[in-house]
Amino acid sequence: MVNLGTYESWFDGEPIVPGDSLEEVLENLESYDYQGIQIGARFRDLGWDEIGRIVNDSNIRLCIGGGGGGLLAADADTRKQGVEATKEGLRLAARLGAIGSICVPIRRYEMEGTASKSQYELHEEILIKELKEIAPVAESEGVYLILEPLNRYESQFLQRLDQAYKICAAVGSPNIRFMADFFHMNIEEVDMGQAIESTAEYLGYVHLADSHRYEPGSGHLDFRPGLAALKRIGYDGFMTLECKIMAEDKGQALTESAALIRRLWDEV
Ligand code: LER
Ligand code: MN
Repeated sequence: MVNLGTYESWFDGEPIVPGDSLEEVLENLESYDYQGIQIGARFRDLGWDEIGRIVNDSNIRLCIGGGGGGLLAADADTRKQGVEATKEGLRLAARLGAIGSICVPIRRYEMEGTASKSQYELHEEILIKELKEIAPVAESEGVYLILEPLNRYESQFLQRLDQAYKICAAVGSPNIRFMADFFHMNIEEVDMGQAIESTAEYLGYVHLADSHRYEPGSGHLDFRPGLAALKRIGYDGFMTLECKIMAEDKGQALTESAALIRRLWDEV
């Protein structure tokens, strides 16, 4: 069973899934053969509780909810607030019936200058300590905190799966995981399949996009090695499209991308 999700809109609010209301978007998603949704900027004003109510009233699963931030801020008080906000985000994710929250520990624009090795190690050390404190909340709420490695243009810290795996292994909680985002992996990994297979234990979520971050099938990324690895490790979680739509007819493009991913999954 392949569980597919998609963002409903981009980070700037540009619609991805056709529909004037969240209800309509959910109905459309079901007809395009998707089972999950991630909320972008377009419907955020509804507030998480209303979003949760509407999504849980449909046949579509809300994949991700909540979120924290500031875990690697320069200032200790901000980091402490970040830990509390992350715990609160996980409680919210649980209340909404989501898989968990995504955590990008620090983004490129939040860091000054070039990351030195010692700074990387310091960040690793701080993050492991914070995640050990957050882990019991994720465990008791039954949700994942999902670390996300980003490509070099967005992050000087976590960029590859093995870096996130190292942190998860040091924390040692089944609820502190990381995600494989095919867009970032296509830039950073030597071998996408090998990256997934060697870190399988803590893989908790997947983002899909083609080479140029438009819908799968519209670019030149070979999805097969990554999908084959996911299949081999028995991954049965969501694979969520995080991409804009290049085609004129967004509904048709989403339908075709879902069909492509399912076909490739069967073939590999
Ligand atoms: C950003 O590039 C990304 O992949 C998101 O999932 C995290 O905000
Ligand atoms: Mn992503």
